[in-house]
Amino acid sequence: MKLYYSKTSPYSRKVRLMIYEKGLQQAIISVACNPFDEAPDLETANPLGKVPTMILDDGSSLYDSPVICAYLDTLTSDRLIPESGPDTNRERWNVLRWEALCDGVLDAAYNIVMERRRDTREQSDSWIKQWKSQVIRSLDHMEAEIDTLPERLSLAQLSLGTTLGYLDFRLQELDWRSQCPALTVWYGDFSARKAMQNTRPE
Ligand SMILES: N[C@@H](CCC(=O)N[C@@H](CS)C(=O)NCC(=O)O)C(=O)O
Repeated sequence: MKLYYSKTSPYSRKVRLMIYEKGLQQAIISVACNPFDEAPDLETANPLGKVPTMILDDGSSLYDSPVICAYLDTLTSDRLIPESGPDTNRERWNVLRWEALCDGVLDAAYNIVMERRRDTREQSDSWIKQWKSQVIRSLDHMEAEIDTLPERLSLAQLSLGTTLGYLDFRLQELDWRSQCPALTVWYGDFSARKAMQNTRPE
């Protein structure tokens, strides 16, 4: 299998965390690329031209990050997304909802970063305000709901670690720690994991 990724892409980081935590490094060739450069191989595999994109051994491809994570999770028995079933459904939807919320924060944060790269005269203050509000509201929600993170490691924690790491990397001025003391403590522990250290954006 082959993974197209970028070191600075948070969605790629979520997938790479999954790969590390499940011990799948040997099964996957990781190819770093910049989706904003000419990337014909990436575009052939994914018409959206986005990372992460994964090519399976039969030549078919998978995107985007939730789909790739769901696929990778089926490859080993230590599930990071609880399987469907009467006893596990509640936890499954909880994990997938955490992933969706974290991805939504990433979408808003990523939009702000991209908007700020445009000529200042073209930037929309009202959009930036809207995206910032989404991030701030969601952080409040995550802070209040932190006790709903599963006890065992799951995709929920990988998603949260990815998102807080991205805010540190690209939106330091947001100073999320002053808003979220419980998340600060949680992230202090989680970011020490080997997988987090090995996937730091740079
Ligand atoms: N929803 C997608 C988002 C992927 C995404 O937006 N990736 C960015 C890099 S962080 C990208 O490839 N952007 C290139 C582009 O938009 O052309 C996922 O979860 O994988």
